[in-house]
Amino acid sequence: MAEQIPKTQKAMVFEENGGPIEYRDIPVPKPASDQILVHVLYSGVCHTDLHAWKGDWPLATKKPLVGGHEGAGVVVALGENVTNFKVGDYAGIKWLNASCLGCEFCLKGNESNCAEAVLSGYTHDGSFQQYATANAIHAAKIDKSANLAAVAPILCAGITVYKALKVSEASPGEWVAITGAGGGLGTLAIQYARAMGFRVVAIDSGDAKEKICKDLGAEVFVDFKSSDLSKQIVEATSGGPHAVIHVAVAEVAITLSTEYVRPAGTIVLVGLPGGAYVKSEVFTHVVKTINIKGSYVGNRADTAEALDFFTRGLVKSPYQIVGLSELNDVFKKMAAGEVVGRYVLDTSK
Ligand code: 8ID
Ligand code: ZN
Repeated sequence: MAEQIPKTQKAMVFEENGGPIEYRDIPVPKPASDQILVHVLYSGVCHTDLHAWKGDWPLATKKPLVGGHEGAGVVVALGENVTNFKVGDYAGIKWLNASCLGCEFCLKGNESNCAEAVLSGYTHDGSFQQYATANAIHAAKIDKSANLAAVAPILCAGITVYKALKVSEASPGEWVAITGAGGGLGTLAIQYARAMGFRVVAIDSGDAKEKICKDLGAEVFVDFKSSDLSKQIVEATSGGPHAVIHVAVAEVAITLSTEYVRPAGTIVLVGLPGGAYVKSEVFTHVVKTINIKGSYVGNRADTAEALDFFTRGLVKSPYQIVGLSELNDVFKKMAAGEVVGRYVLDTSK
């Protein structure tokens, strides 16, 4: 039996960047011909949602906006041209809601670079609501065995760190350093790294984050508030990590990694601190022959692969559930660097 779709629903909405985020009743959207309508049961809260609300980046958000881009739920309606989903399937609302599929970037699998890219929770109302629309070709297919609360963080955090580890070109047995390792992306990055055969140095701060990083498989934890950070990392890895994945929301962490990365190593930029720049001293950069590259979510193949690691039990989301209406409290904790793992919102509360 297909479920009844109500006319209105609960959502967290803001009108202005940095303004109040209100728990409101809003209309349930209708899917366009190429979209599915997903009853979002759970949504992860990504630091990107906090950046979007604050207006940290040089790209304007839609306003008013329903944020959120880690939505896991059930397909309840299909646009007339949709053939790849049926009502009752599990589906994921992810950051890349849609792209043109015909440009040079889409054709080569760089869909996130499409000039027409539509972004959930940024330029398109996202998953901080009970019913959300997504382009059917881009929406994630979630296995029916999945716990929807647990799979939600994979839809942005998981896909993103899996892709970043791929582009780091680290080889099995090599060291990968992860900054921001105790947060949402970081805790998944440790697990994907282990599953891909890498050795992990986790960089973050405090006892709670040290514990979770080690429990998830990091061999070494370095507190970013301690002194001689570079020296500690170089010693622990006998010459520096072969790759560094930056998910910390901190410019200083990026600059520092140009010191400790191993010669011929790769630094992957993922975290997006507002107004930040990469500073790398040119002589050292050349003589150490280091690579610095950006990595931006993942394409449809990365999505399917990242979800497959989850379905096979190789990565688990360290999450805690609160109600959708409690988003403001989650943002406060996140801004203070107090979130260990990921918060997931139950959209029924
Ligand atoms: O596609 C992308 N590139 C993409 C996708 C998804 C998210 C990028 N992001 C970006 C987000 O917009 C955000 O800027 O990745 C960043 C991290 O997102 P998150 O994991 O959702 O944030 P979090 O849970 O708040 O974790 C951040 C961690 O960084 C640590 C904090 O303690 C926290 O655990 N951290 C900070 I702030 N400064 C640090 C430092 N100097 C640090 N860790 C190490 N060194
Ligand atoms: Zn995200």
